[in-house]
Amino acid sequence: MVRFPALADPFDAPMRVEADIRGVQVTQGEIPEQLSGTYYKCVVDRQWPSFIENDLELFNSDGMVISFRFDRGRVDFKSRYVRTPRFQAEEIAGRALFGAYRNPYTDNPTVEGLSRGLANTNVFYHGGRLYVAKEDSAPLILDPVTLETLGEFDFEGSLTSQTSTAHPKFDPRTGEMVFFGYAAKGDTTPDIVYYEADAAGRLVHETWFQAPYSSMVHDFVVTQNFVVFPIIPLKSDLQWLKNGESHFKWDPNEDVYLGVLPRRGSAADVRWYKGSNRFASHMMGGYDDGRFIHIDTPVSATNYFPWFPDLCGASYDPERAKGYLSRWTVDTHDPSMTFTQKQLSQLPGEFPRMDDRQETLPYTWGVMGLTDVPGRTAPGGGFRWVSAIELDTGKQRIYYPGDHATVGEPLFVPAKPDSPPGVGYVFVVVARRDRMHSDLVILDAQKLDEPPVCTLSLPMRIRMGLHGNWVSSEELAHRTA
Ligand code: V55
Ligand code: FE
Repeated sequence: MVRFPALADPFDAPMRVEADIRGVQVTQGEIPEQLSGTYYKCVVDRQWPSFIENDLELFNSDGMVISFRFDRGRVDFKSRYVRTPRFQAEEIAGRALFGAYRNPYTDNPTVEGLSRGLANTNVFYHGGRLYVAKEDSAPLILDPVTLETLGEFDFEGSLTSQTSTAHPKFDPRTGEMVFFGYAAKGDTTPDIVYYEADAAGRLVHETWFQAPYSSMVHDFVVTQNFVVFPIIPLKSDLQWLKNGESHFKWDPNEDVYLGVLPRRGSAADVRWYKGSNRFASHMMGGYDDGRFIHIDTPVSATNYFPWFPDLCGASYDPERAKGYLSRWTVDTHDPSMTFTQKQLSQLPGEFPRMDDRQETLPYTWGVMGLTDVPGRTAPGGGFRWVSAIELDTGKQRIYYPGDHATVGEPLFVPAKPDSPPGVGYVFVVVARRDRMHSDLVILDAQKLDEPPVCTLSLPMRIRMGLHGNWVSSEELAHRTA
């Protein structure tokens, strides 16, 4: 029998719908005619009720990819589950077989040895392939038009890691994809492997090294000359999994390390720059001038995720968990082996993005979701605003979608593939929680505080989700068969 637990907000209930909408309704403004390409985004949507009490909804649900295809002023919507090996096994069984978040010891014994990957975190395009990934396993590839799952992808036999990040970086000068796996030799191992793939998606570089301790390495930074691995003390330990405890626990007494190596460097080149205890997850961007490396990321005083416990028993502190966009600077010539931190924003938030065409390069514009704006109240919790920031002046412009609405990760979309940096739009999926449906809102990236360029209104909810990307029709024309 299929029965899901009741939720505080019915908006967050599983949908379990795969949809096709031809010509999404426009309820405000006009779709920019010249926009030609597809916005892909990952959402989570549990297919079968969990047998784990208080299961992690956002982190441990099946991945679904949604897409908005833009062509000459028309937008078509499509959503499909990712047919992971896990999804397929549970589909045959008609019930959940996999247990707690990243804990194989809680699984039904019939699925032992099967990939636990959920493909629920990010969808991105490189070398003619559309990838969908979660950091616990190899990525899968999808047909970019039908969203049909083509299968797990091991880089034609070259992927030596058991895992692969959901946050690869793309070097716009060379077309390379730079990525990594952590817990690369299996759950809770301290092993990290750093890869570079050429513009066609062939692995051309591989470096193995060990982190100072085992932890969640959710995102990283790639610049023209360096690769930086932030090691944050959201720790993991195999014994916790065997005990049926949380995969990750926060250590309030552990330091942060930034592992720096030159692009295509070897394990002997890794340098660890140390800082005091703090939390960060997503990197907005980073660049270097040959000596100094600048990294922008929301930083909080302590663990951001309420569902991962504190190793010392402290209860979750929502005030200290708030993240403020900050700049870390590493001086690669400094023998003290530390780094500095400068706060860039007074407004707490997460989901930082930049104009990805500047990834690895100097940049001055970013966008993120906000949970609070001092002096402004908004009913309900969650991400309620979107803010665009000019990093050289600190000036911010804020979009408020209205009451009873929450926003997903904002995404910069260039007006045209060759528009100057920051010239274009911000796409954001808005959950209209009082009306049980979602909108795709298109904002002018330079004028976030002005009325939207366009609102596309879906007749249904879009489940909460993580990351997405824009792929131009020009890039899609070069997809691998
Ligand atoms: C995140 C999301 C995940 C995960 C680990 O920070 C980290 C976001 C959707 O799954 O497994
Ligand atoms: Fe992420």
